[in-house]
Amino acid sequence: MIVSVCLPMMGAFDAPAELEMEPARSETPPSPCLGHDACRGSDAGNDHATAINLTGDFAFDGEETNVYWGSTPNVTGYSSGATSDDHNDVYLLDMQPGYGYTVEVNWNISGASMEQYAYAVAIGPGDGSMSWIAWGGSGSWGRSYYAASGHLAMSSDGDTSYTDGYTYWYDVGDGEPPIDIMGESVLAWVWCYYCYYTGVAQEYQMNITIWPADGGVKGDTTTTQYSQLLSMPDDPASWSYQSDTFDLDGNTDASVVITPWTSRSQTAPRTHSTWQTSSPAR
Ligand SMILES: [Ca+2]
Ligand SMILES: [Ca+2]
Repeated sequence: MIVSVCLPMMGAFDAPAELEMEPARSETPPSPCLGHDACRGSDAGNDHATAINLTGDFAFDGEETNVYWGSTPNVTGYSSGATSDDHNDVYLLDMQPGYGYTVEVNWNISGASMEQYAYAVAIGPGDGSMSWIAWGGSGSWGRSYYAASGHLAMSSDGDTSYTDGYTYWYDVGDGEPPIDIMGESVLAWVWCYYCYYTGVAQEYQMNITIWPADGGVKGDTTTTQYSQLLSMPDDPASWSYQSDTFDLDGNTDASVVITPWTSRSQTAPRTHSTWQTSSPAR
């Protein structure tokens, strides 16, 4: 069977409606700054319930970065409990639909032993299912750790180019980022690993960036819409030649899709200057 279909590709959609309807909110961390953590003057907790909620710092009117400082001054050793409040600073964001986020953590590098292990950073859901930073089953989407530069990051789109550390992905839906947050709450999770070592930083800088996303991927991707202009089915069967015509408005491209009886899809270039050809899925 041979089917020839001519389809124009319509223009890209504008930004999703939900991005245009959100009210403006207060932005940026509190001023004057009340001190660690995140200028709130209180220690961020060690789970979603005791996290510092940073949502009000973001306007959600496009890509936006807020810069924070935090500290873990009371850690005296790993034995004090890796899941303890002293070791962990957790921050929560109630995301809006159509947004993803990136968390960066930086600390001072002075040459002290083990300082490349000073902190680790993780991201995960803020609904209580994330209980710990470190492994599959902990509810974490992933973490990054170990950076001689003192710079780590995790991004919900799965882009590991932001971090200088090693990145591991854990409880991410089908197992791979990007993570489509869909307006749910999320966590930015900072963990002191070796911050307590002699000479190692016990303060960190945290940058949180929110960015418009589509399907978890950064940026508003476009959706191609098809409208059939012309169909030339295999009717009557066993023909050797068919012809037909269609009109274009001068601003629209048309794709030509040919489906041979072998079921393999092929493209068919044409001479019309404004046509585009595409190959449909097999
Ligand atoms: Ca803290
Ligand atoms: Ca804490």
